[in-house]
Amino acid sequence: HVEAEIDSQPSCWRQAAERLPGVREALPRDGERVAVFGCGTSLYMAKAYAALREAKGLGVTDAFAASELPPGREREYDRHVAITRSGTTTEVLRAIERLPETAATTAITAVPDAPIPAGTRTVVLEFADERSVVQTRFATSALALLRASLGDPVPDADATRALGERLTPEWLEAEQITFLGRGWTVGLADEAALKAREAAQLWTESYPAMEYRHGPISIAQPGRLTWMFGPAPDGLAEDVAAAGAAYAASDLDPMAHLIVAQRLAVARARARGLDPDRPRSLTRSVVL
Ligand code: F1P
Repeated sequence: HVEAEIDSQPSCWRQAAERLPGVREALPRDGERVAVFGCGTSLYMAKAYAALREAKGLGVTDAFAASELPPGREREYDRHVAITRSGTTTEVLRAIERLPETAATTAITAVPDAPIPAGTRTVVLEFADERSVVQTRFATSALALLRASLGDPVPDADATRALGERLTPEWLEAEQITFLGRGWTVGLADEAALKAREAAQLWTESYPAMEYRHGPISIAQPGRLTWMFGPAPDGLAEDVAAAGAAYAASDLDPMAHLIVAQRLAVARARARGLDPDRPRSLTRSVVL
């Protein structure tokens, strides 16, 4: 299923943005202090959104793993936003239950009848639900909606281009990949790294690009790949080349560039005879 789900992203992102007028009042308003949380892929979308909203000066936006919401600080936020495809992830539901009754709480999910605590405003992106355990289009559609709410148009043409982008032999053969981002693309780098681990059991890492030279670059060597989402810091490509690793960057919108990384994860899984829809030790949602 995952290939079809990846390919449907341009259409899903458009549909997500079309939902905006109907759900705008459930999403953060300018100036609100916002906490956004989730687990796994959903956490990384939360991280991307938080950095983007902060960069646009629209208000304090903190992203948390749902299990790590700092206890006692709930009242520092005007609104909490949970991202959860399944709507059943235990940590997410527990985090929502803990929030003060007065807090505005929104959940973005793919499932209309998810057991999300009463009082939560639910935004359902049912067209983006998935049959694969590995998340691709739900997560990016949630981010497309959140980006649209910040005034960013859906990167339609780039998303379509990303589906045709050639996966090079260097990428297909790399024994290790380090994904890098800056600002909102750090969440995308985390997500790309998770995708390749989940689907292909590949050794991947992810960092803010400026952190890369503070240690992680020491594993760069021939046969390994460093992949940058968004504009690279000066000198990064040269430093990676000097270490002998391959380097990948793109002028695509970074969310579209994530599609290329998803396709690479699936191609790597297929090449190893793995079923990317059924990653090892994972279930559709983690219910404790
Ligand atoms: C969150 C999640 C997924 C992961 C796996 C287990 O699910 O961590 O990101 O790929 O399927 O669950 P959800 O809360 O978004 O449904």
